[in-house]
Amino acid sequence: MPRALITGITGQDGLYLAELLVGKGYEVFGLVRGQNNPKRELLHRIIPQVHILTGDLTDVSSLIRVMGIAQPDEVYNLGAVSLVAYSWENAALTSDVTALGVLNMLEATRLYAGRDVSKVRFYQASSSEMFGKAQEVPQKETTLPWPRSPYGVAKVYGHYMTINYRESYAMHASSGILFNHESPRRGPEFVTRKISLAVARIKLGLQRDLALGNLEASRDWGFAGDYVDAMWRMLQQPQPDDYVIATGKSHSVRDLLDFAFSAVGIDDWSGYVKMDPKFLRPADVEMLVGDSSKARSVLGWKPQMDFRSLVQMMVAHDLKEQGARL
Ligand code: NAP
Ligand code: G4F
Repeated sequence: MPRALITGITGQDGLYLAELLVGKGYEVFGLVRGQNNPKRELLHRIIPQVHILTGDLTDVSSLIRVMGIAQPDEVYNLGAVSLVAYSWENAALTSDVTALGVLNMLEATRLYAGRDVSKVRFYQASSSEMFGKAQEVPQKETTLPWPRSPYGVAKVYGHYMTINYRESYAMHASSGILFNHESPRRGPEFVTRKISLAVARIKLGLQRDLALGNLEASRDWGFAGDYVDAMWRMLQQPQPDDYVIATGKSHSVRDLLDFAFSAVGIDDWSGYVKMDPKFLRPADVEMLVGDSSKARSVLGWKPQMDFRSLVQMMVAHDLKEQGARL
């Protein structure tokens, strides 16, 4: 039975990945932080097979201990402060967790592997946010990073540190440069879920309007369930490498609003949406679109769900969940 350790297991991707690996027969260990984290119970309820271990990405001693207990064949480092807007307000914390946390995980993994570096494979959750003010369209593995947020800067550090461990210690360390991916498990502070929840609540008469920031921003949005499959495929390769994971299509926040409101039969949403400057960022990423041809040819990966179906699925989920509360 292969063994996997997942950091960030209580997050959107962590849950989908844990389900995928349990389904493949893995023994799964998940790092959960904090003394009294309510997500611990939620995780246990959703996937009872997971072994929950306490630790924090900022505490390397906890990671070394967890590594010794889990004895993983594969390590998936998904833990991060992941909300871009929040990263300006807490730039040092973001750097500690999202940048230095990667170094801590790499070092704990290297120490655990000892002389036999081939005994463990490492996945780093890199991000299209690294491309920021994009230097070419579409973005691919070789595109120059130009991060526009403390989060993006932290991800660039983690990305290159992963490459450095691969080159310095011959570790099987791969990095997935994932473009935005969403699901009904997405945190309500991200724009897709914020919109799907609000649209459901407006339809049910629970909310009157929705305040947003930049409606012109455009993202390459895919389904999280498809993207965790790409993570697993990367670690099954004989050689470690970096891969862009994306759909190749970009949509604006306006398109997202069109699809979400039309899913509940509202064609003109202008009366429901207002602009609030508090949701504008000091520097936004205007447009991202990825070229995942390397992942498609080497990993045999391709996205299974298009953007409109994804938005419809999220709205349908929120209608059901919010409706059940009535
Ligand atoms: P998410 O839902 O925000 O989950 C983040 C996870 O990190 C949570 O489990 C959180 O734990 C954990 N975490 C935060 N601080 C920690 C700390 N100090 N020590 C240990 N764990 C900590 O993020 P996601 O959407 O699943 O994304 C997974 C990873 O992929 C992240 O690294 C993210 O930056 C990256 N990424 C995401 C996307 C995307 O579109 N979703 C795209 C590219 C890259 P709590 O539950 O306790 O808060
Ligand atoms: O949903 P978002 O917060 O996602 P963002 O900033 O693209 O980051 C997500 O994707 C990254 C991959 O590129 C991940 F690495 C990262 O961890 C995270 O998962 O915002 C998307 C766009 C932005 O341009 C933002 O300005 O939507 C715009 N937006 C407009 N109004 C809003 C809002 N975003 C949020 N969160 N809330 C708003 O009210």
